[in-house]
Amino acid sequence: MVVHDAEFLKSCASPDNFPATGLPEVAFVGRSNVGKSSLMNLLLGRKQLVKVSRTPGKTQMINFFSVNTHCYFVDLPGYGYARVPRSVQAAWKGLIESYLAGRPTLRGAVLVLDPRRPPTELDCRMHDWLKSFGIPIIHVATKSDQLSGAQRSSAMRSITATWRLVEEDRPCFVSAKTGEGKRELWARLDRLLRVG
Ligand SMILES: Nc1nc2c(ncn2[C@@H]2O[C@H](COP(=O)(O)OP(=O)(O)OP(=O)(O)O)[C@@H](O)[C@H]2O)c(=O)[nH]1
Ligand SMILES: [Mg+2]
Repeated sequence: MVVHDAEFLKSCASPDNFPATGLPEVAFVGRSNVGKSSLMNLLLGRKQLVKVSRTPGKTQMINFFSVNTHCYFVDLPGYGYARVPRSVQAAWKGLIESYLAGRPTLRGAVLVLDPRRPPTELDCRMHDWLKSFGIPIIHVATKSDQLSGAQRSSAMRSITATWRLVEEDRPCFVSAKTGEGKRELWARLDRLLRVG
């Protein structure tokens, strides 16, 4: 997709506020600070549409962005930030669960992974969660500009083995800094947004 228009629609802290758009959407999920928001900015060709921060755990709400008035990108709050209080973690779980369970227009999720370490237990839980809702997953290994060749091969092996991914579902290596992987990821997103 060539993005000619991308706009912030709204931030939601509770399911009653989720917009009734009727258009297909893709959610971006992953550990806190892994690079979800930066990845979305890369795909949308905008520097600061989605807020990027050095402090993990900044995005606590679900943020909706319209793309070409044709589909929506949804930025979900990151998981696994240790300093978030239990009450906030519980609210996070409730909010995400209502979203994943009650969104018929959700065509798939981009699971953003840190390729410098093997998938964490929380990544695996998120993966199982998405699967249990029948949501197709695109695996993205982000910050690829920071990887050596050996680290890249090792990340490819560990992500592929963790979820026994078949050839066409192998992780897409992307860098928000250099733009690597942007075309490949868009090609996968286009396929996801078209089906159904
Ligand atoms: N080198 C490099 N740094 C990146 C890349 N993507 C993100 N970052 C940096 O990683 C940090 C976190 O990026 P965000 O995009 O805010 O991460 P997030 O997953 O949205 O974080 P939360 O909203 O807190 O869950 C920022 O300092 C970014 O500049 C990348 O591809 N390469
Ligand atoms: Mg973010």
